Amino acid sequence: MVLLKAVCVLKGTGEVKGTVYFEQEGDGTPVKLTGSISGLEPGDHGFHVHAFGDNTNGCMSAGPHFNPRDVTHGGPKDTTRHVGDLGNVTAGADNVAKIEMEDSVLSLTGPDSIIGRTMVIHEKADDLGRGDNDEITPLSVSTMSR
Ligand SMILES: *[C@@H]1O[C@H](CO)[C@@H](O)[C@H](O)[C@H]1NC(C)=O
Ligand SMILES: [Cu+2]
Ligand SMILES: [Zn+2]
Repeated sequence: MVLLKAVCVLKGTGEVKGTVYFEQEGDGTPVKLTGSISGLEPGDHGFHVHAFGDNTNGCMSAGPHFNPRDVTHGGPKDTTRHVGDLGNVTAGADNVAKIEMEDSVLSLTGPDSIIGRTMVIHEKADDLGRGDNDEITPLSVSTMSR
């Protein structure tokens, strides 16, 4: 089995920057995400894969959350969620969010592949659609590549 890999180099507004690495052992196996993002206000920030790779105009050009199954928004652990719903990343007092997660819904291959789409870190936490900040201010919008 070939190990699939992808990387997203995040360059955002102001100081926000970071790198997220993705690894998967093959279709249907969990994707491991590692990396870190610096320059964030301490606290939770929404973290999603948006549908299109066009990051010329923030969430306007990157489109909505990647949602190939046409279902409702959720958190990463919910049974109903967008493929792109990764919840929040949490920055500490040092303004750094360490990323170490595993996700069994998104993929680096097949119809749920996130390659060539856009990774977005938001200013506000992902409140799961209960408030009004679902698509608010992207801090960093970057395209995923192999
Ligand atoms: C994101 O963080 C907010 C604020 O801490 C929390 O209310 C919300 O449930 C979290 N969202 C997810 C998807 O875990
Ligand atoms: Cu988003
Ligand atoms: Zn969503």
